[in-house]
Amino acid sequence: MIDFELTDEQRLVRETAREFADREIAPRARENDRNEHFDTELVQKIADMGFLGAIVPEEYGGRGVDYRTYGLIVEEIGRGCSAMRTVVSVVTSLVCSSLVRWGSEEQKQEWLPQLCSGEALGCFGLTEPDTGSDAANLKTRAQRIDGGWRISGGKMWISLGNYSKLALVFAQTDPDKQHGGIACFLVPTDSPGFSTQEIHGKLGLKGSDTAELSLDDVEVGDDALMGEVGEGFKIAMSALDSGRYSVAAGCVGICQGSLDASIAYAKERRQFGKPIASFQLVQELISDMVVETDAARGLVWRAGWLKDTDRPNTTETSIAKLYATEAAVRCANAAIQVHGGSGYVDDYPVERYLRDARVTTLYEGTSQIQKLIIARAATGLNAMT
Ligand code: COS
Repeated sequence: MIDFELTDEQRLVRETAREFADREIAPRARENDRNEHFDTELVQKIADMGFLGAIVPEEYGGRGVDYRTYGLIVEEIGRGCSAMRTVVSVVTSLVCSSLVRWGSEEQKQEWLPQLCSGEALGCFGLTEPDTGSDAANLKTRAQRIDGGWRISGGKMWISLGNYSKLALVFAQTDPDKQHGGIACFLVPTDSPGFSTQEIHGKLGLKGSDTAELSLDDVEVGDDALMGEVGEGFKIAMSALDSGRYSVAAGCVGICQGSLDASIAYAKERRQFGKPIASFQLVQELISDMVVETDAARGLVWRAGWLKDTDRPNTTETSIAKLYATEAAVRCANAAIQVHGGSGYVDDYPVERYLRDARVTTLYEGTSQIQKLIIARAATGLNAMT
């Protein structure tokens, strides 16, 4: 039976994360957003708190917390700033969780302590210019050479790509085998032939780094292969099971932040001689936010509980991701409505919430892909083939 009661330790971690987000993250969010500044100093503070790789076992430098506790941390960081939440999600869920599950002992020992301490950042190279939702259809190729592999191709929309020391690169080894030919490589970004380019002009997440990666005959040794040849697609999908959970938890933070800001503003702002919070139409906006925040959080906690109890959770994670990301867009939009003209400028966090929320229904699987995953599980019929 799902138990929503938090343990004393979970309460403490949540309090610590909340206080940290209010003190360190939120006050820097606006300037970083305005200046499109990827705040590496703040990333290091997040790492120093143990919030990078928190789910990684302690023996590899993590905190060994469960998924529910991790979700609480991510929610608080997401409330503070989604650009920083993206760092936590990518490093912890996409990169570290893959290493924990699929990495060899040597690979874990080499990379996990660096990733958890913030000494190294990692990125996840799945998406390509021509390969988004149809993730198995990769153009990047890995060719066997003496003692290793030669990799060529390009990756697109890669968070943290310009700052990472490690890139997980998914490549096709044998196109005839389709998803059964995909392999995952741990590529050091200082490898000859590896280069990156910054992507600018984003609607939101302006304080987050986004890159295009180019691999031009990058050679890596056999020890760079993670898992077996042919397991790459499963590695990517299992990473996304963790990544989508993290995005969903961050979006609960956007919902909560939108609600908190709206209540505070509506009680202070007076029109027609009364605080606008006393008007029914404003109360409707606020009550919708309360319901959506509660529902999103409940779905995230359910997915976390399934993960912590080793139960299948892909569908429930997609449900949480779909609902929480769409709810974050709606809550942020409603929060701007409550704030009126003030919500349209960055004196308040709500316009940034909306711009930052918008990408969450796109990355780590669009809302449409989540719906197809959910409906495939419900009907037994696959709309994707
Ligand atoms: N964990 C582990 N393995 C998984 C898995 C998961 N969550 N989901 C699927 N697999 C395995 C399956 O078991 C299957 O293995 P076998 O070949 O041994 O049978 C294999 O992967 C293929 O699975 P499936 O048939 O579900 O693959 P599809 O091609 O139908 O997958 C979707 C289609 C749309 C689900 C997938 O391509 C997807 O998620 N696309 C979105 C990609 C995305 O999120 N991109 C964002 C990148 S990060 S910003």
